[in-house]
Amino acid sequence: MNRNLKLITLKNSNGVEVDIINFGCIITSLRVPDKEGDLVNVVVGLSSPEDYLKKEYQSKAIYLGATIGRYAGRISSGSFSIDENKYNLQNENGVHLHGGKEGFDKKIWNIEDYKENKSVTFSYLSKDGEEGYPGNLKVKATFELLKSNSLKITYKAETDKATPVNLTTHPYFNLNGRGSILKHDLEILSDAYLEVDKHLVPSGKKIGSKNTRFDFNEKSKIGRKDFKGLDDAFILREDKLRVATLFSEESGIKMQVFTNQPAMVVYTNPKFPEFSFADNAEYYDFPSICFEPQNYPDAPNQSSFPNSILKPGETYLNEIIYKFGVKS
Ligand code: FUC
Repeated sequence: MNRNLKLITLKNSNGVEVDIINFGCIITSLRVPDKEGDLVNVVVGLSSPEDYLKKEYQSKAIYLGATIGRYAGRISSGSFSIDENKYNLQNENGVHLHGGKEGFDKKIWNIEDYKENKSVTFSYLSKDGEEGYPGNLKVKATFELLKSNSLKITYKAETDKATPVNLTTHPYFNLNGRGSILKHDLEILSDAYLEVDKHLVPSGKKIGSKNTRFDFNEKSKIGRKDFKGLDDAFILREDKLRVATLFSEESGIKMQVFTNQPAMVVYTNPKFPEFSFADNAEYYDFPSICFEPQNYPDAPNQSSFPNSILKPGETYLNEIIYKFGVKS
């Protein structure tokens, strides 16, 4: 194994096991018991940790299981301003995506703290000017495996100059460990989503989702009639911590998503490139679904969106829980 690359495994007494590497804080596998008690890997991963360092994988920009930053999602016009200062970011056709050319998903993080089988904290110092962002940003990402079969992810950050920050995680879930998610049941507690333009940049408008193809307030099959694929920011209700539930009848595995964030990007990739996946898993059309709790995309340029600027003396905090159980 590449000498800088480290793999951390956390395990609990119910047999749940999660593997995370220090490259991009990528969750490479997450094994949870199904209704028969057999372990199923519910996140899509490559067959070995080194595969994430290869060009074949990185050129596809799919951010498999990775931590995204300094700003997850899209920033319009390839720039933003704080006070009178304009900052230019790496961009393609005016759109800055997922922190730039070499975002947090492609950095080797330090292992700051490790509690055997229970938790690991990674840290990364993003220097002033990295990818165009102002300020030295100290970031910590903690992954904790709880007795309740929950994976809790906590992102914290501090800066020495005002800067936009939006961190999240990008696991691709499939509760059968193979195939497609079209027959999974989905519930998202959200009344509105963000309208986007053809570059997937928000227009600034929030659209009510009642009775539209974005309405998953009542649990339904992902592949229901009006499904066209999702790559959208759902606005979360302020009074709710539990924001989504995913369930597969086939494995009996249920996952609940909790967060303190104002929005969640839900992304169903239509296909995967031809990679070699962990356990030789085979995936079909609509192989997986990502739940990425975060602030609104493009918030640095949209004054009606929640504040995304972290100032010196403040601490950024994003808490995400993926909780697993079975139901027959
Ligand atoms: C999601 C999406 C993007 C992108 C990426 C891999 O966050 O919003 O469109 O394709 O993941």
